[in-house]
Amino acid sequence: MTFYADADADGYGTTSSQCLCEAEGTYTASNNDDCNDANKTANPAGVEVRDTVDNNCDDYCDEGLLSYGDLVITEIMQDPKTLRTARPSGLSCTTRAAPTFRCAGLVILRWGSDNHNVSGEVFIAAGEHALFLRDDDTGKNGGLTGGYSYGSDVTLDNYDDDLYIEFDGVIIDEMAYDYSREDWSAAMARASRCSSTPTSTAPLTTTTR
Ligand SMILES: [Ca+2]
Ligand SMILES: [Ca+2]
Ligand SMILES: [Ca+2]
Ligand SMILES: [Ca+2]
Repeated sequence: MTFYADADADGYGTTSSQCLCEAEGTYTASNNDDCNDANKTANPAGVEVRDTVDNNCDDYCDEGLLSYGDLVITEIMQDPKTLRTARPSGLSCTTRAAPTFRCAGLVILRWGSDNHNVSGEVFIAAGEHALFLRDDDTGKNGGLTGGYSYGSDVTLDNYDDDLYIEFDGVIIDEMAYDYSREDWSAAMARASRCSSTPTSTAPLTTTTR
């Protein structure tokens, strides 16, 4: 009989198996359906809670539990004239309160056109910022490092545009900007949910696991 390894003893095993007459050691499960064998509360029968973990093994984390404002766009690099790239080069996001925001599955989108599904394991703890860059080449992004690159999937306009971030079909934040001022503060002024204090000189950090 095939037994599957179940290290967290939640009754759901991994793909590691042995053919045994009876359960032995960690080889106790009759299935290989566990998506996280290091977490007893994460399995196909689990209940999703806001903890950055996929608790019910559907490949989504914290689905249905995120709402508008859980992640906030704080900056956008609008029309970077000193850079070789002719397009806005990045944006910064932050959370305002615990728990940590897990960005895998987050969609960065230009309304009605471009979009990018964040696939990396980017975590943003309360009060931290994450930097999302169009280009991770420091020669093209103003020397910024440590950010997540969304590449050419999203090409914002230098003059004006509408930027959204969405998770599980729910808009988390949005920002509209125009050319009324020739720096990112124009975007700050028009953002629906920005902090009142510009953060362009603050250290931007991205926490990845
Ligand atoms: Ca298990
Ligand atoms: Ca488990
Ligand atoms: Ca889930
Ligand atoms: Ca969760």
